[in-house]
Amino acid sequence: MATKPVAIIMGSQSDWTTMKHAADTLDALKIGYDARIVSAHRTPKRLYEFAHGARDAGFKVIIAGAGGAAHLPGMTASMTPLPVLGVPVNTHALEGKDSLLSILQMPGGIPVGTLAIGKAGAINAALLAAAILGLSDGKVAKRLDQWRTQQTKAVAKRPKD
Ligand code: RP5
Repeated sequence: MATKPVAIIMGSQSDWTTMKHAADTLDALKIGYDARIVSAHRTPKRLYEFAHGARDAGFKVIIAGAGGAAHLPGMTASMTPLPVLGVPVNTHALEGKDSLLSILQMPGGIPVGTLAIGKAGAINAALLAAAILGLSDGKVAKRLDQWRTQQTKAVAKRPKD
């Protein structure tokens, strides 16, 4: 497998506080990634070149986070056969509901796997990427199993004050 099988792309520097949770989760699973700012609106040429070259660059899964009129995941998916996992970033005006619906409501034919708004979505995008990679990489699958076992063990039986 490529040393960096996952691309984490985001529309803006301001998305990084959310998307860092995906990066941290991939770190915990020892899965390589490349994190980049690629804006569908402000850097369309960068988006075109990234999306068209992503498969040849060795990426296997793309995690794309964006907020507001969040075209990035869908536009990326339109230009690559790789699986694209979309993370709706929380917004001030509409609390991420705008991002969620923009990413979620893809017309039939170009899918984006849409996750929850914000931190939970970023973490789950990384876990889903690991599950996809784990289908053809037993070591990744084993690390994901261990991660889930640890998570289960960390849940207390009773709440504390
Ligand atoms: C989107 O616009 C980005 O994904 C970001 O969530 C949002 C706001 O961007 P900034 O104005 O903070 O750069 O394209």
